[in-house]
Amino acid sequence: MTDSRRLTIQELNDRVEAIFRKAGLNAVQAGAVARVIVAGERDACKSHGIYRIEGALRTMKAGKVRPDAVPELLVQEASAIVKVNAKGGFANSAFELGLPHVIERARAYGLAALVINDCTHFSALWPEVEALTEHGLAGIVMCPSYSSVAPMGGNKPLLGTNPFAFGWPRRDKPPYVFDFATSVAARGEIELHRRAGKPLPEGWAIDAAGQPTTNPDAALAGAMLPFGGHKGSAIGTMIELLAGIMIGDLTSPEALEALGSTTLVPPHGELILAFSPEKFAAGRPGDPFARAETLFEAIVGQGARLPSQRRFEARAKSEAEDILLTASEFEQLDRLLAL
Ligand code: NDP
Ligand code: PYC
Repeated sequence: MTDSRRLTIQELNDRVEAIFRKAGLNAVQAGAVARVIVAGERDACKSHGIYRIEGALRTMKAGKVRPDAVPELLVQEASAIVKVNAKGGFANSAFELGLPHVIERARAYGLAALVINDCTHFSALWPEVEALTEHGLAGIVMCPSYSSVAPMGGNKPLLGTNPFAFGWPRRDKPPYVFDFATSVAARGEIELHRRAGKPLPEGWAIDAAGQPTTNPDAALAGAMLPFGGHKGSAIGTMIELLAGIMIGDLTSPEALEALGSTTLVPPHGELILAFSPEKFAAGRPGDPFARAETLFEAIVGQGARLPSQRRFEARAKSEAEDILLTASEFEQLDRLLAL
């Protein structure tokens, strides 16, 4: 057993990218996939950090994602909708391809959408809303997943853990960003509890018989619960409608059917909405960014913290002190590199 060790962000990025290149993923996808996984590790978002590598590799090995896919951009003149077809590859390089175009359209029209179709998706969404806020835009990102969440009042997996993220740009400060599963927790959290031999908090899941459980194995065999009861259930359903059916892509039940397993990464689409606060607020009193600061100050003034603050602190620590990996995480990377 080697000791825990620190790697610079760049060193970790190089390693993760090399693992995917060695496994046969083309350069455009491997670069984008490595960036999002390393961002997760850097920001202490373990449920979507290096732990995700094995699932992505399994999905490649099962032939459920196209390692040679090159995303294709479809932009129509005078439309606020930018489409990228991921051609069966991972979503991340499709997002990178569409990003400058959705930014340009949101600036021109005030709002624009980036639709990603035919992708395989495993990542956190905050890197994508942050990419919009870096350009002074507010953003909403959402996607289905595969059936693993029972609707409120139901007892079997139907909805996905359907992540939902929002970002608001702030001058000279990190953006306001939240990003969460519409289940009580991301499915990755259940898997991390299982690996650590830890029980789940009450209220996260039901077993295959529909009874509440704190056992991660029973939860994985049963269903997760939506956050906030009927509210999370409805928001999860909205995501199926907007980021599945409306964009002509798979819903979570359809993704599970296509995949045939919950151990692989699901195929579906993704919807990214970008807004220009200046354009929306034009002609109205007050600067929207200054007014937002007043709101944030009032929140923090009550002793509350803003979402993503923990993440930004973790990022600053990783940038200053590099990323600390446990001995077993290090061995996992070495093992995957040697495959
Ligand atoms: P969490 O419950 O860990 O966190 C959700 C958000 O709430 C974060 O922005 C977090 O900020 C913020 N937050 C947490 N505690 C507080 C607090 N006390 N006060 C203010 N804000 C707070 O997220 P989930 O487990 O639900 O999701 C984790 C990740 O999983 C997400 O990034 C999501 O995109 C991803 N995911 C991806 C899926 C996919 O299909 N691709 C499916 C489901 C989830 P902070 O980080 O600073 O704590
Ligand atoms: O953590 O729920 C999750 C998840 C599903 C797909 C990617 N992440």
